[in-house]
Amino acid sequence: MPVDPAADIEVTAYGWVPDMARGRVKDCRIRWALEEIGLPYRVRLVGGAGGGGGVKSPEHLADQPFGQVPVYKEGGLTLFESGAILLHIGAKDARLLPREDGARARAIGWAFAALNSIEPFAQMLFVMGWLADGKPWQDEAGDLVRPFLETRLAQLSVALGGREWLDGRFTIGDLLMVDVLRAQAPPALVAAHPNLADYVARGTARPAFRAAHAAQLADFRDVA
Ligand SMILES: N[C@@H](CCC(=O)N[C@@H](CS)C(=O)NCC(=O)O)C(=O)O
Repeated sequence: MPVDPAADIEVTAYGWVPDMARGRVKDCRIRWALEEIGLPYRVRLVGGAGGGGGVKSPEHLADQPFGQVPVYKEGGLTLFESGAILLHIGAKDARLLPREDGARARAIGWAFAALNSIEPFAQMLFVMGWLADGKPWQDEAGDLVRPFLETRLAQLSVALGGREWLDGRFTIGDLLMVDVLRAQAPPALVAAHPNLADYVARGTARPAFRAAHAAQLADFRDVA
């Protein structure tokens, strides 16, 4: 079981987030990668999540300039940004990042696509659904952003086609893409493309994802 208080690798996570964010916080993608290759990690819980970002401790800001999670520590290395952390973990094991130059470059390309071409719109909609909840302009705001995500998802669906994974075999590109789709994109928009819905189901059925997700949920406390 990769969660091990004595492990060399440390992953920073929140001890509390609002209910709607539980299971969706981005340390899950790091835990997932570590679970895939059986690398043990310990968890350091920090506060400061929630509406407006909360109060960040100087220690946490020294590790992560934006006061976010995840932070990854290993030996003398402190790393932030989930994409950079996944590239670092991927370099350890070909099950996450192929060794062959072309396949490796394409996997990195899909990782950037998840973070740069899909996540911004999915996250904007997700955060708006939360922050704009109950505001008279909530629907109009959603209507402005949703078509951008719909277009990207339609294009992604074509790119995936009938394949199991984006470039033939599972990589950090798939790990990130599935995580963005399952945690941030409105389920109905994903469900509009059966191959994307199946792709997300395949990714989240992986034992490593299930273990990572369960471990994140288990770390939440009842109060901030
Ligand atoms: N680009 C960063 C984003 C990290 C991020 O959005 N973290 C969220 C939790 S999922 C967070 O800490 N939010 C609180 C805040 O921004 O103050 C990454 O991929 O690591």
